[in-house]
Amino acid sequence: MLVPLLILTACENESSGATYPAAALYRVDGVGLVDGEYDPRSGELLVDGSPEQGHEWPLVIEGGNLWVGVPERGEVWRWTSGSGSPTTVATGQPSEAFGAALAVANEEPIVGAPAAGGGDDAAGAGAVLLGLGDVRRVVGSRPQLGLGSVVAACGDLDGDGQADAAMSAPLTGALAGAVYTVPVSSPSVVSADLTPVGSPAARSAFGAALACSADLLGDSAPDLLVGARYAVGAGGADGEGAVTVWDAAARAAGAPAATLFAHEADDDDAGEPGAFGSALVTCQLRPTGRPAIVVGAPTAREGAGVVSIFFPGEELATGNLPTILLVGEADEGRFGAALGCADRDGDGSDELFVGAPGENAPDGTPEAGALYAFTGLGASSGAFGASAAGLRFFADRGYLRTGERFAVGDLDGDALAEVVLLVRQR
Ligand SMILES: [Ca+2]
Ligand SMILES: [Ca+2]
Ligand SMILES: [Ca+2]
Repeated sequence: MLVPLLILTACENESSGATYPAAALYRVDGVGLVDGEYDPRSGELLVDGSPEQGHEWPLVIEGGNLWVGVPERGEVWRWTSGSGSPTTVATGQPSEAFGAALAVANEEPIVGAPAAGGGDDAAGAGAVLLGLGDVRRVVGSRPQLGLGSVVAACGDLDGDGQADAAMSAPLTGALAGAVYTVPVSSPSVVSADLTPVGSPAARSAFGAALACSADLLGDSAPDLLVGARYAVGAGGADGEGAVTVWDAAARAAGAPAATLFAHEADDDDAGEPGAFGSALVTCQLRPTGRPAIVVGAPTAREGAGVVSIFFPGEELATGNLPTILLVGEADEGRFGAALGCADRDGDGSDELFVGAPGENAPDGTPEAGALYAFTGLGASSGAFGASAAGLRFFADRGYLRTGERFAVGDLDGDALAEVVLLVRQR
């Protein structure tokens, strides 16, 4: 296949000063969901990034398009299946880290710019851009809030007929973090004029991850999930992390409808806390019923990482235990640092994709990174510690951390999800 060969040739010219890609996006399909290991560069090359475009690209598949944040350039790209090059659809400043976080609602982007200045030159207040043509901004009202570090596209959270966006400002209040929701059609506003979700404790990193889900609580409205990776965990375990679930009533009351914890407190005092809630996604792992809540704890078990899967069933309540626990296989592999799900094979249930960017390649190449795909998890009820069949994508060079950035969703309109994987080239 020509594509990988071209890249390897370009890299050999690195020392001569010739241009070479910093990162590339590969569409990985034609790969069955069977056990195996694959070179990510055996996929179809979609986009090749130049060095000034960097390699910290958040990826979203929505509306049959691939959306790419390029914070090193202060740009957002949209790439349509079958077209040659991506189109730049939104532009900010690299100094704002414009594009460091990205979500898409109804084919309009929600773009985080966490280093943007706010009102009165509030450095690092952060901002979120809403929309394409009629662009509006949600701006941090004080310095060093980092508003827009994480963004999410939600359905209509509050029943007013308008889709909503969620966004976090993780540096608020002694690293307590803050999460806000606004209609995606909101006029420009400063964060001080918004009502935050709940009142997180100091140093909990509330909003480290956000997800919006179809109804989990039985009121027929979508719900907001917030990861707080350093929050107090089960049994008061300090810094273990927690995930809170918020419907409209909970947001109005200022207290979550439910709080989920890792299965067990990390009882190894020498170990680093698991950072449960660093990554968060809801998935239709079973063909019917409420979606599952999938939570990554990438530093659990001495950095091997753990992914917890909760099936809400009839009642979602504080202290519910995960039904399935997937445990990373590699020391310091950071399994669960990134999560995604979509129906890859058309059987009506989502497949779960788990990034392990710290994992070494089978030949020992350090931090090559891996992406795992799991299918049939909905049938593995009660299987603590089960490891479902999976495939792994490995790069053959060190420190590329493949699996840290990927997207899953239908790119080409056949109702089957594709995987788009960012592969760093240096
Ligand atoms: Ca709404
Ligand atoms: Ca499936
Ligand atoms: Ca497809």
